[in-house]
Amino acid sequence: MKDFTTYFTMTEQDVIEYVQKKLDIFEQNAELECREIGDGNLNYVFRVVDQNSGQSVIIKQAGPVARISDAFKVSPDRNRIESEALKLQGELAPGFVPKVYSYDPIMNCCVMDDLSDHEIMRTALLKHKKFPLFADHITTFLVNTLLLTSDAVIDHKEKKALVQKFTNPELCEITEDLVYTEPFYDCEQNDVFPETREFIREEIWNDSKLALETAKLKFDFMTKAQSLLHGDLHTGSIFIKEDSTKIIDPEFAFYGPAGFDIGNVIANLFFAYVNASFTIEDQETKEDYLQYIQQTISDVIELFTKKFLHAWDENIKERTASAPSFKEWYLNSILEDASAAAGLELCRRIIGIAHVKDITSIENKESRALAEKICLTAGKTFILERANIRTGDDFVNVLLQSVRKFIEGEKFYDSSKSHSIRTTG
Ligand code: SR1
Ligand code: MG
Repeated sequence: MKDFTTYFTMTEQDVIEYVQKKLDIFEQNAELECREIGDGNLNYVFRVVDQNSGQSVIIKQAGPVARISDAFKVSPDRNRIESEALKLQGELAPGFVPKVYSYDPIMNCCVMDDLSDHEIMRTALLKHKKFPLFADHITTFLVNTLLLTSDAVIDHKEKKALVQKFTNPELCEITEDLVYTEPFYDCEQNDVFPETREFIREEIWNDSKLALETAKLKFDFMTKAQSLLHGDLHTGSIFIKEDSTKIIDPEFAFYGPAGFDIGNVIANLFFAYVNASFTIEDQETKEDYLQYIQQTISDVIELFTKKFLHAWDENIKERTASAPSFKEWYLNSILEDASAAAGLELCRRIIGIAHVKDITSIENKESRALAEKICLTAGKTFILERANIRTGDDFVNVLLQSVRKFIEGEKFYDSSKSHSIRTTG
């Protein structure tokens, strides 16, 4: 039997032995079964179930390279970052993250709640499911984790200790490359859909203003240690069911611009919207679903704003932060960064190496190319116009205007009009 005193990447059988030898979670007579269920880009996720009692846990192990490609050599220390971030987020936003039972710095794995009664949000949205509590849940998580880890609230030495603890150079480098750099030039590692390439060249790679603005944003990302971010808050990092939302996978956590997490949530709702525009056939069902996603985007911004302002009044400790209008200035800068981050995510998931199923699953080539152009147009607007995008309506308008540029009429629903607009082409 292995003794797990030296790191190696585990198989399903190894994980059963690991549980028997290292953990005190299951009964002595447990009949353990293990299956690797991970489908992310980086790690191995094992579900271990006791066939006698039905009790189960998740064991997540970080390998020495990313699953998506051996080219990404990433320190397994990301598993420590993830475990520590989940613990802190669990304290700041109780009920919104899985409970972590243990972290093993040798095997680079952690043991946590099995959330199999939830569903990955991206998958659920692609089945056109609705989650009316999502905007409320995610904004509580965002406000609590972002504001309560900032200099406005916590002691500055404590904050700097957290910055140290969550210094995450390798995962940050992935984001710096994949989100802020590669999508904005003709990089070999990009994975461009041939039907969209010409549009990308003209609208993205040949736009010097966009190059300047994305450069500024990259430097903000690298230097603005404002809040402890989740760092990769897309709909594949969210487990959901009707009455519960759990945010998982914070291995990219580090101190960065607070708007980054908000923008990622918005962009990924946008992907679900675009997918629904092209895949739901029944017009009434489509209008209803698009209206739901639009409303959710708007609610995320509006609820974030409302809860942030309230939490600010309740929690700030930093003396200078109570200067008149400082709170509004601070919130505005977060919303501006959220707009930028939404734009970056919309561009990088189309152009870069890591795509989203919302778009790649659109089978018809022409529709996929249109879907991609809509995302890129919105992405560019969110980046270039970020100084003017503040309200829920502003975010939704970018979406509607980008859709309107490429499709009109019965293919989509424009709730800013009182009825579905008709095609002209
Ligand atoms: C090499 S990792 C590629 C992407 O997967 C993660 O989920 C992050 O989004 C990262 O950018
Ligand atoms: Mg992930």
